[in-house]
Amino acid sequence: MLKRIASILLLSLGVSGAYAQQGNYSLIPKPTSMQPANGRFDLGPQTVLVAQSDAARKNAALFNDFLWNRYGIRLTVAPDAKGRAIVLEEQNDTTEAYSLTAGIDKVTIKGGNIGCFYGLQSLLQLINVQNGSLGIPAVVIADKPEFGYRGVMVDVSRHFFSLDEMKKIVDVMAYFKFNRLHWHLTDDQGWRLEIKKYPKLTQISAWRDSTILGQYGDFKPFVYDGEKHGGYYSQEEARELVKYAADRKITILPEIELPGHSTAVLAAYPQFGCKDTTYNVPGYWGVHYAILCPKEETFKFLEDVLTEVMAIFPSQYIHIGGDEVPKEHWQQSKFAQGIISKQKLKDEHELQSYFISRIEKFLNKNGRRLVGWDEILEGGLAPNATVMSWRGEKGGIAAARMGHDVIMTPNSHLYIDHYQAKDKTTEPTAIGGFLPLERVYSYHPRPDSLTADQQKLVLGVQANLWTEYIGTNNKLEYMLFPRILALSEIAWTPRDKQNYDEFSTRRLPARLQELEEMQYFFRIPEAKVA
Ligand code: TNX
Repeated sequence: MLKRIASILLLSLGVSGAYAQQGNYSLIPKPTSMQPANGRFDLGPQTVLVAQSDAARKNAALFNDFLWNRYGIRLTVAPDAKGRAIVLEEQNDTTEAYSLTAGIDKVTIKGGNIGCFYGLQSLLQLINVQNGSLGIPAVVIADKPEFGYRGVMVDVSRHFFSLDEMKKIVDVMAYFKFNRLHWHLTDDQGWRLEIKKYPKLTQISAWRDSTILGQYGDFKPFVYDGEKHGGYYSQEEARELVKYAADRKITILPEIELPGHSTAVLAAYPQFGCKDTTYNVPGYWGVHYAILCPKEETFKFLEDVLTEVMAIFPSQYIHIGGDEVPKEHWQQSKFAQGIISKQKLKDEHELQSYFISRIEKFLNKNGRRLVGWDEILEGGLAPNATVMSWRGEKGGIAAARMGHDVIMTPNSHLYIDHYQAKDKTTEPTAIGGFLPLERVYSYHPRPDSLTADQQKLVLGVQANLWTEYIGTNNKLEYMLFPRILALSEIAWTPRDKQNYDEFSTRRLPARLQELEEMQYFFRIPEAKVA
């Protein structure tokens, strides 16, 4: 079956098997500068990998794990070498830059610890097989990323994904030089993180009942599977993923949604809502009316939760959601109206801002920074907040003009829950929209309408994978690949070095063949019609 996919892939791209097999210089993301040279460094179990510090040895061990899984060999790691060797020259440098020089007798990778890690990922991508033997084509690379924030968001609330699957995603993210995994851990349809002080979050909020439909508003169920779906990560498991990702130079940003997308919380703790009612974890999607009420006990709950979250996740950023808050709910609540007048606020928008600003103060006091979806601009942006611009670039542009940091994640270009073909009947069900590979690749994260200084506030880019219609690992991977390979290039490679035709016809085939061999599921892109 896998073989069959490979040949379809190669045929559809019009590429000969030999070319894809060689995979010469087919790096994704494309390095800032790369000069191919003549000759080849032979790679085998006798090759020595020189690493002198503990940190360098950790990078070397991960490199060896990859080699072992993919090619069945491991190199000898040693503090020095007499003969042919790959030498890691780790320098005192905290940036992500590296250089890689491969000649016939020696490969040298120079950079800080993170840079050397990326140099090793490039080296893995350079490996080719000729007449059954492994080698690295001679080359000189000098490389550094265009953006400091290169992220992928995975929604594990709408459907739960195992820790193993998350690790598999982290592996491939690191391989394509991503450095942020935004973990969407809570939403209306499920709470996915153990919180010791509030055990009902995992006893009740983590399990949705698909038979509960349309109870809180005028919604049509998007999916009805008639089953109780759910799951959660223990704190120990979450810590395990944090470490696994950190070893691969990826920071995990946890997201705890507030004050909207909170039905699952209210199903367990209805006292944090504004209505005297009960709630159920719903099995249908959309914007839900059940939102958190700005009561002191709600803030106490959120601070308790965030305290446990901060103890698990060392990330500077904590994501607090903030999107799609149906404020009619507060309009109808005497309690919320009371807070509006007591705090001398103008309306519900300002109440949302008050809510978010209080949370921001708490996070800042604890040495963390708040990031939220662009709706947090409504009613006034919290003083130090960073904005994730999802409803196009508008919110990001407005925030940058106000001097705030921004992460671009526009639904026009980076919503990889959208369809990959124009003819939707040829594709598995998605939420809507049409987002082909080329459109992802065409995105430039620095809007022309910003000044050069404002453009510097754009920290980077992220693709979002919402999982309303994604219930299996295969489908999760199918939606990620190959689109996040295009994302990796717009996040890493300078704009003047980007070229879609060259990316998709010259380099992508080798990487897709490799993804297949590493047992990832992906969509085969259409052949380019000349
Ligand atoms: C909007 S993007 C949402 C999500 C949905 C997504 C579906 C954002 C901040 N909120 O709750 O899953 O659309 O594309």
